[in-house]
Amino acid sequence: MTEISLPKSVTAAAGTNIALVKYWGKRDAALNLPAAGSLSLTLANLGSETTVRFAPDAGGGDGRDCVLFAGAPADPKFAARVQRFLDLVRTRAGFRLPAEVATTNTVPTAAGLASSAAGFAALALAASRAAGLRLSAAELSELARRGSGSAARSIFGGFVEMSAGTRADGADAVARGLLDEKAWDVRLCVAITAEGPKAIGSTAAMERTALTSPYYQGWLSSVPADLDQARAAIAARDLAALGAVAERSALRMHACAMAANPHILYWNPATVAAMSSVKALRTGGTSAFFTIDAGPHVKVLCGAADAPRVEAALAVTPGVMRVLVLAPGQGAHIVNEN
Ligand code: 2P0
Repeated sequence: MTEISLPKSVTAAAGTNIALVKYWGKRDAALNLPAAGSLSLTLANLGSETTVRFAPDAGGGDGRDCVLFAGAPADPKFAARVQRFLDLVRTRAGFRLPAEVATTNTVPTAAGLASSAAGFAALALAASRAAGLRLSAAELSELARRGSGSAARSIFGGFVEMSAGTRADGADAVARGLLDEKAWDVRLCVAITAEGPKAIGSTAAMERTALTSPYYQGWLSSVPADLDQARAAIAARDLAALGAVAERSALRMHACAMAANPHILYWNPATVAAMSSVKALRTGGTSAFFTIDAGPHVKVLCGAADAPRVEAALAVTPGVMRVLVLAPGQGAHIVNEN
């Protein structure tokens, strides 16, 4: 048997990301290939940190993986998802050693924004390095995508585009950086409008949408033009153009999901009120634009100088519980390796 020399443990961190052109629908569920491209902004101070160690005695020596979340054993569903992901890494590295995985989220307490994007991006980097692999950014993005489609984007910082790709094996369904986190000083103000888990998870919701929404084909055919316009707006640092695409993409995604059977409605009254506040800000001359993910919170894109005004307007919107102001952040990176 060949002796494998591995790092003792590797810790990696990644920020979550918010899509400005949304991902909603898959072309292959097994490989987790998106049916269309998407485009996002990776955020600072809202992410995940994961430590991974592969060793014969990892996890107590019974040969099974040990998965901790916030210092306690992870719930079995999450642990099983992590284990399946680790199997991909083990297959690639050519060994079957068990792993210890410890994940913490740097999400402000009870923000209601728990995200698989940062988690699987950090895990892809930490686990591949801990397994002795040195993957390129594109390879890491492809690996992260197997954990969660949006995680492929969090490998990169700042503005990021994810390709749907055309290959059956998914090697071209990867993200790439468009503009790093320091290149454009924007903010994302997040209006928290509810506590607790969302009504229906993204994976199940997008599958139901693809199967039952009469608008699904229309949604998919609208994405390429939105990507072209968003890319051009980012290159030109044109916030109003980017914001217009972001609002349109979010509303089309939600319209498509609402038309599923049974319907999928993520909004609450405060979601709609916050959208109105953003429109009122614009009427008053502040350049601010909303987007909404698979949940009731409203995320508002604006310039850094306008963030205090946007934050104040959202904070007094009926039903908004609190507001987070987030800056662009870096992609997945190594925090510690020994
Ligand atoms: C996005 N969302 O583009 C869209 C908009 C939510 C709403 O990516 O099934 O958790 O793991 O690939 O990545 C959430 O989808 O789904 C998502 P899977 P994921 O950000």
